[in-house]
This record gives sequence, structure tokens and C-alpha cells, in this order.
Amino acid sequence: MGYYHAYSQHGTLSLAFDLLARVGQILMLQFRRLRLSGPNGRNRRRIKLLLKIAILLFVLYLIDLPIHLYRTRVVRPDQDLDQPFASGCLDPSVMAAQPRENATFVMLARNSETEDARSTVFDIEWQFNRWFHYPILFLNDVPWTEEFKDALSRAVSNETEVRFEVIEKGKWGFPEEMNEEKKTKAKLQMKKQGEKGIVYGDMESYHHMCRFYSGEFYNLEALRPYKWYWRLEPSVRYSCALTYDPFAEMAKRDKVYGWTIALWEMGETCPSLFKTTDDYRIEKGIPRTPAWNALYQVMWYPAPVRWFLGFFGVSEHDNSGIKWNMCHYWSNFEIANLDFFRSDKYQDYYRYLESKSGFYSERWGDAPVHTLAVHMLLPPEKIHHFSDIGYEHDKLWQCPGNAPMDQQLLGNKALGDTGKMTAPSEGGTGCRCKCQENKRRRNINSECTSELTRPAAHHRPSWWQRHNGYYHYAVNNPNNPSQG
Ligand SMILES: Nc1nc2c(ncn2[C@@H]2O[C@H](COP(=O)(O)OP(=O)(O)O)[C@@H](O)[C@H]2O)c(=O)[nH]1
Ligand SMILES: [Mg+2]
Repeated sequence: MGYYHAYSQHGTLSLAFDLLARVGQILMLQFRRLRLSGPNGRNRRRIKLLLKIAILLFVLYLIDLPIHLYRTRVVRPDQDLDQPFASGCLDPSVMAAQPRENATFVMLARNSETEDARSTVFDIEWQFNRWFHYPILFLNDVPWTEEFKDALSRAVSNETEVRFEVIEKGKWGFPEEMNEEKKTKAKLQMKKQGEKGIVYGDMESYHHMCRFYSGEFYNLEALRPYKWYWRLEPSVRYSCALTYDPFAEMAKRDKVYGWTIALWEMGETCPSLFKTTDDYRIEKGIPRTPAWNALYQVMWYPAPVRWFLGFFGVSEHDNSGIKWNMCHYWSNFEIANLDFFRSDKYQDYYRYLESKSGFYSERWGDAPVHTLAVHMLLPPEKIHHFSDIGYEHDKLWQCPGNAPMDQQLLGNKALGDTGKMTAPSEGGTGCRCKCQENKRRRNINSECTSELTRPAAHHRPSWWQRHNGYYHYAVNNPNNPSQG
């Protein structure tokens, strides 16, 4: 996934500016030529005509721009739709006495990742599951080793059920209907991606993994009994206690998709994904919504430049030439309703993507696929940012400020001694978080985080607030007494 790459729109920008500069250059050359050839009446008329054309183009631009911005605007809701579910710690023994949802943890892993998988499981058990005991389902494309099964069975508390499943035939690897000729072509395309330096571009198993998580995953037999899943990955760290049941809260509040970190995708992994999704949207008559528009890069180009970009299918642009801001949810954390992803409307979209072969001809990731689908098919109030969950994977992390001390339930028996926690901070909603000793509580992805939460946010932080490490929902958070 694209977390090491700062987002760049240089390609499109320079193309658009080249075009504008070219038009300007032609006009200027005409002016100069006419001026040099003397002030006769004919030339004066030509200069006037050129001036009129220039003014007309400018006026058209002034008319077009607000219309374009209006059509792609992200409407502000009447109230914040995405408040944290809780502030500070709740008593886990009380919370765990409530009925459970029909839910499971899921972790796809390789046998070689025993230690990393164990550290994730150890963390989630300690921070959450030692009270709630949701089952953990381990998935692999090859049979599990006894070593992995032993180690992971021992990493959980007695009451937590673990299951080790091998992904059934047809759900991992090339699509069954793909013939040998197409497979050879796909392998060649992946090799080329590798030569171009695309991350994981030439790793066939990674393409299979992305395709699996994009659509096949949801139809696994092993997931059939469940309505909700929480995705885990090896080498993940949970840095706060989670003392309420996120499945129960999502169900109660009618949420569908929950996430922690949003970041920029590397454009070269999926140049045609946005356009393909837009083709699907148009074909199915799915309207643009605030959630969909939140995926747009704000564009100031005049209409002809946009038409040009759309018509020629320039990478990362939709059919009307609008650029995707590349923001997507990092899918190694997801808490989501399986019914949505198993529904005809999602599966139909997935099949459409599959028919375009982009899981192999490009390296479409499951994270952008899920994000585009969620923003195309769901209203913003169904998407939830778990801003109160401390989460860390690879080099990215989210760590909420801690709620005030009186919400930390010191002395609570079920929570017990959780060690030294980060000092509470203004607007904090975390429970006993141990954040990195860093000035900022959020890492590089804050820009995408605020882009994707825009449709749900009544209070939108200014760039200055964001620059100063403003934390979402620190303002107007009724759950947080420190806000008054
Ligand atoms: N069983 C299995 N798991 C895989 C394979 N490739 C990736 N995964 C899992 O898929 C998830 C994402 O892979 P990872 O290497 O972490 O990719 P990244 O997070 O995008 O850098 C992890 O849970 C991996 O264990 C594979 O070939 N087999
Ligand atoms: Mg990973």
C-alpha cells in the first residue's frame, strides 16, 4: 500500500498547465506578430478580436468554475455524524455483560509469520478481547503448520475460541474462468510492474491476496455464520484499551464500515481504478453524493482541460476529468458489516472490477477497492472513523489523546493495572493509551483523514488547526465533558 509515498499530482498538473501555457503562448505570439507588423487598421481589428476571444474565454472560465465546484461540493451535514462511541474508559465488566454481536476477528497470515501474528493477537487480547472473547479466525492459502497453530492457540485467553482454516478452492489465485493464455498474459503484466518498480508489482501472491480481500473473502464458508468481522494483520499494535464492544455499537448506530487510518494510495498501482469505478457508477446510474465527492481532488482547471483529461482516460481521473485525491482507508484494520460486502450491490461492483482484469494488469489493492465502494454505495453516516482506537502498523499509527483522568477509571478491577499511560490531553477520548512520545498525536495521514471524514463532519478543521495537530472531534464532542 502507498504509505511511504507522499501524494503527487505533478503529472496531471503539468499536463494541464502545459495546455494552458500553450493557449496563452499562441495568443501572445499572435499579439506580438500583429504589433510588429505595424499599426494599420487591419491589425488593430485583429488585436481587438484576439482580446475579445481572451476575455470571452476568461468569462467562460469564471462561469464554469463555480458551477464545477458546486457540482463536486461536499455538503456539510447539520451535525457531526461521526462522534466517537465513547470517551475514556468504561467499566469492561459492565460492557462485557451486554449481549454480543454475531462477529469474529479474521487474520490472513502465512505460516512464516508466527511471531508477528502472535504479537497482534496478544495485543488485541490484552486491550479488548480478554473481556469480550470474540472468536479469532485464521486464514491461510496453504495448510497451517502445527507450530503456528500451537503458538496462536496459546496466545489467547481460555475463553477465546480460535479457528485455523485453509481458504477453499477457487477463492485464492487466478479466477477459475481464466484460461492459460490469459494467465500467461497476466504474469507478463505483473513482471512488467516489477520492472517499473511498483511495490509488490511482480509478486503474484500479493495480487492474489488483494483480489481475495476485495471480493472472494466475503463469500468464504468460514465467514458464513457471521454478520461482522474485525480484520487483524500480523505485526499490529493496539495502543489503548477498548472497553466497549465496537460491533455492538456499530450495530446499534447502524454503521457499516469502521476504520482507523486513511492515507494516500500510490497512483502507479492502480492508474485506471478510479475511472473504472466511475464507469460502473455511471452505468448503474448511481448519483454523485457528498461521500463520493469527498474522493475528488479540488480542481481549478477550465472545463476543456477537464474534458481532455477525462476523454483520454488520464491515470487516476474519472470520466469528467476529475482527479481522485488518492485517499483510502488502510484495510489492515477494518470492522465491517459482512452483509454489505456480501450484498448484490457490492458483489456486482467486485465482479465488474474482476471483468476488467485490473487485479493483475495493474495492482489494484483491496484497500482502495473497499474505499471507493463504500464512498460510492454508502451515505456518510454509515462510515465510522474509530478515532478513539490506538492503532499502529508498520510506520503508520493513530493514537488518540487520553481522556481526562476522572474518565480513566483508575482502580477499576476489570481493567487492572495497565501500566504507565500517556498524560491526558485536551479533547482526548482515549482509554489508557500509550502513545509514542511525539509532539503530534497523529501521523502523516491526517490530510486524508480529514478529506474522507468531510461528508460526516459538521465542524471542519481549518488548515491551520490541522497543521497544529488538531484532533478530530476534540471540538463539539458531547461525549467529552472537557469540551463543556
Ligand atoms: N497466507 C497468505 N497470506 C498472505 C499472503 N500474502 C499476503 N498475506 C497476508 O496479507 C496481509 C497483507 O500482507 P502484507 O505483506 O502485510 O502487505 P502490506 O501490509 O500491504 O505491506 C497480511 O496479513 C499477510 O499475512 C500469502 O501469499 N499467503
Ligand atoms: Mg501489512
